[in-house]
Amino acid sequence: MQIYGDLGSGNCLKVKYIADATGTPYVWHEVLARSGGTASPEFLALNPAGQMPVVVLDDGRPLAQSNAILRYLAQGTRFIPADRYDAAKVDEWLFWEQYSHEPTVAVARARVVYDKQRPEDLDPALVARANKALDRLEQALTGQNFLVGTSLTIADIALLAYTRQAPQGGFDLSGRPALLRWIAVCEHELGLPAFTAEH
Ligand SMILES: N[C@@H](CCC(=O)N[C@@H](CS)C(=O)NCC(=O)O)C(=O)O
Repeated sequence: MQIYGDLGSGNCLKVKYIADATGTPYVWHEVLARSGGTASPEFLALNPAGQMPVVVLDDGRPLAQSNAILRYLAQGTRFIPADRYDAAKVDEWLFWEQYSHEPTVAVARARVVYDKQRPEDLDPALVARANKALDRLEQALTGQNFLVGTSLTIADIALLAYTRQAPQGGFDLSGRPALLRWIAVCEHELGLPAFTAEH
């Protein structure tokens, strides 16, 4: 499999995490969006939406949308629960991530990391929505190690990527102990080094 992505992007890192966790062999192609990498004719042929990540399967078929790729790669593995309701609860988190978490936490972080805004200059409404999303996670993870059931699923992988990068956007996770514990547990499960805001 070929993966086209940016190792600084949580959406792309999700795909790396599940490919590594499932032992899926891949070649990583680093794409530089800010240098027009997602606007080239070759890239648009893979994903007309002009967004990464994109994977190209061994038979040549492309697949975009990070969470669709997660579902594809995790199918039939322990990262999607066998129980139908639990599997749907995983999907619940994937849809929530794309509508309420990524557009707030990741966007705020992108404005700081890439656009060089100071966290204190970010739109307060954006920051408030991001904090609400992080609080929702803190609430969900209080008293449990994983978002769904008792083992790591693609719900955790989808939410982990941008949550562990949140301090780069100026978000203080220290008042969210369940979130910090969950990040550490997921990092351990996925064999990732502990994340620091400086990464
Ligand atoms: N919903 C999409 C979002 C993908 C997305 O926004 N990708 C960004 C990088 S994180 C991108 O490709 N930006 C370049 C562009 O939009 O031109 C997904 O989950 O894959």
